[in-house]
Amino acid sequence: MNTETKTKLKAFIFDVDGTLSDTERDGHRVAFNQAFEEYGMDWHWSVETYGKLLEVTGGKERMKYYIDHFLDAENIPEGIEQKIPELHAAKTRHYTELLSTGAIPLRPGVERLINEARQRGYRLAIATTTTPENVTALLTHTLGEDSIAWFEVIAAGDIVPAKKPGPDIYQYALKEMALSADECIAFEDSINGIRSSIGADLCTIITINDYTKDHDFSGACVVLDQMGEPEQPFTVIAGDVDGASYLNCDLVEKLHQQAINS
Ligand code: XBP
Ligand code: MG
Repeated sequence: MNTETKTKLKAFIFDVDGTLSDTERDGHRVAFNQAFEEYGMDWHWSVETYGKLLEVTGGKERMKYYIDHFLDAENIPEGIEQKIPELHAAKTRHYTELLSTGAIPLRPGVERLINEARQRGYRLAIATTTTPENVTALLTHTLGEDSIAWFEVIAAGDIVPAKKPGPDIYQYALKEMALSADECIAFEDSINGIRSSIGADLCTIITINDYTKDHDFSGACVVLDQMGEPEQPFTVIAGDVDGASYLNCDLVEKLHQQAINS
């Protein structure tokens, strides 16, 4: 007797930073440094330091974490905590300007998978920690002006008080779409991301990047180095892809079904 249940996959929910695009090292980090410079501060976040700061999601939260954990008491500028929202607004301005130059492309396979998902009638959503303007800028400058409307829900930034690794942002997206977790699949790249998506009971596909390659992704339905393209195969780090060499909707459906029945 076949005891497998079939729950139909209805929606794809994407993280943004690190998943759709490699935005952290050459995007967010650069924009933070530009904001510090604009405000005449001597802070400069190197690639390595920024890797440590990524432990905390959210740009305002990251600055607070830097003050609390990376600076000696005598080096903390007076009144700096009150200045964080203003500094962060400057950072967002620099970041969106950087994106408008087309400097940060989508990762391999992302555009193809999104287009295929749309053709097949899947519903799309975003669940991210970053500021909403940043999502709009990334989508507009990579997929075009119209692409914002492809995503039924853009759950971003301070829309929920507890950012990732809390499950709140995914739960918010599910609620807005009126879907249950087993009708959706999440795409993530980091430990904070997967804690958030798994916390919301979502089957999660991981594509790693340089900052996240050593993270613990137990519980993921598959861990890949990238989504891949027909002529640019992915490398499977963990999980069973049934002989596939790039991520397409057929494989997403299979992984979802496997996860539902495990
Ligand atoms: C993204 C983040 C964000 C960005 C900066 O994490 O942690 O904080 O680095 O964005 P995730 P803001 O990919 O898990 O959503 O400065 O706009 O907060
Ligand atoms: Mg991410």
